[in-house]
Amino acid sequence: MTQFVHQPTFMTGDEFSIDTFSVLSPEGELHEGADEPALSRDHARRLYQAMLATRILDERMMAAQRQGRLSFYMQCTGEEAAVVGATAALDDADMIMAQYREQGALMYRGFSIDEFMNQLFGNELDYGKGRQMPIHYGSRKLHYMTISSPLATQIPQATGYAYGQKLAGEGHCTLTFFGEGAASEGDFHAALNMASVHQVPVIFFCRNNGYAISTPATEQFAADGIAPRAFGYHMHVIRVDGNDALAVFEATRQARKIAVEQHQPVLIEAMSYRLAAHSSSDDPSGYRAKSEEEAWRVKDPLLRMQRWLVSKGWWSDDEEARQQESLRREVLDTMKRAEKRPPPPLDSLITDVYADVTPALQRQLDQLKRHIRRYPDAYPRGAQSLDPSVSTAHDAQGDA
Ligand SMILES: Cc1ncc(C[n+]2csc(CCOP(=O)(O)OP(=O)(O)O)c2C)c(N)n1
Repeated sequence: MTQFVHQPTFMTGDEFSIDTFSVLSPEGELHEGADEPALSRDHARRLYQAMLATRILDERMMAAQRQGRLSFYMQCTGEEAAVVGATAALDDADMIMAQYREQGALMYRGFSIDEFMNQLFGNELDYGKGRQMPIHYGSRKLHYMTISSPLATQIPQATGYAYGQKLAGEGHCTLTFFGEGAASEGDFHAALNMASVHQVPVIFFCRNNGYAISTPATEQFAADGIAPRAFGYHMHVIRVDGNDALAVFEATRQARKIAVEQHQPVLIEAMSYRLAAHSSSDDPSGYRAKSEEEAWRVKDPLLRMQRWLVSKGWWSDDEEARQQESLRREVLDTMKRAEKRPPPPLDSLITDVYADVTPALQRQLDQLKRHIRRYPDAYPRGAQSLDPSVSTAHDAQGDA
């Protein structure tokens, strides 16, 4: 309720400061005054193992990209605690709508290394039928919506999906991941406003990793990060140390309760750092100092969680070494299999849009087949799957 005052007073938001919730120190010790989250041994190990597997998958696939085996890759490196910690606090049947750097969420839910590889190589087993660039994963079974490249589109979609979950009344919510750069899109604001007005069980999880490609957060917004924006929508908000898996887990666990039990949206801002390049096409040495990266490397989220687990007697150096070794081998072996598999059948280029393929699309496909038949050396193995019944008579008419 507003009060009337009789002198003009302007406010900037500096009147409020938003604290950062943190449980573990970089040494993996509980901060004084912090409670240990209710996380069983098995749950904590599942969380850490997904973080570790994500780190190793990323290292290997980036190397594969550099060897020319893969066209493109994006790493989650440095943000594993934020992504996996949040996912571990959800019910496995809650929906996740991610941006593109959240492979750790899929890893936690049990997406197999085979499934990762089939998408990365766009082979015949890729659920997306080779129609997308690498890293655009999706899994209906694991309640993980397929990634879209246009930034922030997943945020209002998450509001809509969560509204449906509220109507269905089955006690589920949607968590949507996005970067602080994506939060500059209008879609972010539309999504938060709709969620707040319609009281929707959605968790908006912002990974504030300091950069949107080469644009530092300081050039992206003037306010104190993303968290204060929640006030404009009268929304619950918490800022959390994104390199602290336990803090992220606990913040998201409580956010989920608010979302599911009170049908209220929540904004979480996880403060972290993108330790790797934006993507395999980027070179961060052009826009940030090595010393800055080094300062964050000391706060590595994997080391922190690993130290805590070891201190509880739930993990050991020996186990760490064995897991790393076996994961590396699994990634390499699986990659060799996936890259040898043929691409999806050529005909799948024109399916899944219309119930019945239109004559125009069919003609285009026939032309394409004739063209490939004429220049087989210019195309990958797909040429072998051509339908022999398609005539090459039109080649002479120049429609190739
Ligand atoms: C609508 C739209 N604009 C621009 C881009 C190009 N783009 C891809 S990633 C990116 C930076 C996003 O940064 P942020 O949201 O902070 O996520 P991060 O990559 O740091 O995880 C940009 C500008 C895009 N994909 N879509």
